[in-house]
Amino acid sequence: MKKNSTTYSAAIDLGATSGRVMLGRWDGRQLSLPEAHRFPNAFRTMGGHDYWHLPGLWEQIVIGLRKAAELLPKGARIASVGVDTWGVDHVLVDAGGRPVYPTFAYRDNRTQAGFRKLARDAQSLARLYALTGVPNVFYNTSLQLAETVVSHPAIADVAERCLFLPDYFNFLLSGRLANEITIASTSQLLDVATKTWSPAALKHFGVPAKWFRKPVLGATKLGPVRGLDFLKDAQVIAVPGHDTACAYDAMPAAADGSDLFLSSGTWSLLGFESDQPLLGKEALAARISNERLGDGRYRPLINVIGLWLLEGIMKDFATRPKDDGEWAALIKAAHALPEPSELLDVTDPSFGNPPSMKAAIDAQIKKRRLPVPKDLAAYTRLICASLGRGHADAKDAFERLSGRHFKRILMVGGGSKNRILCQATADAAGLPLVSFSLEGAAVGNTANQLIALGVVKDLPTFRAQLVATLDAVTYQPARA
Ligand code: LFR
Repeated sequence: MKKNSTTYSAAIDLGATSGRVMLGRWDGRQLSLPEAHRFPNAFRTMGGHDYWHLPGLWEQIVIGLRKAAELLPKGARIASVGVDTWGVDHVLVDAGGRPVYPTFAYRDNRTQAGFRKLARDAQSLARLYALTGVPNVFYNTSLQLAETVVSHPAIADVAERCLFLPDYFNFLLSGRLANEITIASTSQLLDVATKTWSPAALKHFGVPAKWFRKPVLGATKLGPVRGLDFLKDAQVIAVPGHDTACAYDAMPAAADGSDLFLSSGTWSLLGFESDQPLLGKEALAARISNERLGDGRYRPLINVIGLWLLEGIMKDFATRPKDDGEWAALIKAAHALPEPSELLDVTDPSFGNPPSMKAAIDAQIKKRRLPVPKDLAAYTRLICASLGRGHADAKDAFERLSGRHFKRILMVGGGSKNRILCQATADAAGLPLVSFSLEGAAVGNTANQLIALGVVKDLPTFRAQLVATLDAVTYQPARA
């Protein structure tokens, strides 16, 4: 490839509430990333269970790729495609890659019994944490697969492989059945000490070891796209398949490791990059999940419930905002309110997937004999302030357990536009927060494609070049 030529790539970034396909254009120094296609996503509830609609997602991916190709200048071609998605969800397939079991959505309640049973078993909790570095979370792939195997034992014969969602779309694009490491690390089945599966964790959950292959690292070429003639010769690249890993790769972090990362969307994902995992009793109590970077190193992470609280409560209000103007008005009204004197406990498990978020929040407040907020603006203020506290608690736990001192919080994602949330986080953490308007996951996805193609040397080089081109807003803490 010529050094100064422009490289085009397509980043497919699927979120639980929306998906997008972006056309990456890299001229050797700058990245532009026009959006080719955006579409809503939601799990579908059927017979009391929640499922993803895989054919619908694939259809939107193909529409998006076609639109991305249409954005190309005459004579140009797309060199590569890469897929990232939310974590933990997966497709059980036969040897030919055909799905043999429905793909449940991670918020489905089928794991609740297993989750509670494990939560009561301190010995297994500690053992599994030592094995995998991942705490007991209701959506873990481990709990999902354990439930599948117990409910349908014959699945062990019918299914040959377990592909996480990015792995599955990579298969549809390339014909290769491969597992990728970042998405594998969300499962609670990967061995925290190596880069492959934990036989003991698989055994604990009754999951057949044959379902998995040693994961490839992020930024691995899988082969040419097949079946889509407008993408002839494009390479499918297994980028870090977990959207959070991609979002972190996009952060223009200081090279000395002094930045804490916050990817803020439906979930608030706080963490940092590290050569070692954080393990032990205290790390488990702080719910630190030792997920992986594309190169196999660690990304200790605390998952705070995030803007799911706000998204959830909107459904309970007819006055919810319908466009950007109404959103701005809501944030302004919330901003004008006094700081709440009491905050929500955002770790309350009843916020996971309640029928009504307002009822779940009110129940917690009433239990504590406090007055419930009077309108949507007051709930918004309370939620943002409580999330700010949750972010600061996560920062404290990381500092305590790693011995590091963070100097800044770097924030990307939808929440980085919410100034009450940004300020509440800076104030509670006592650190400046730098918010970037950046499609984090899609940028990280593209960066990894460019690295795999050999047109960008490595991630530090990409980050150093990216930072010069970014718009950033810094929120100083009220009290440092
Ligand atoms: C964000 C995310 C989180 C993960 C959650 C469930 O999209 O990937 O990192 O914990 O979804 O998979």
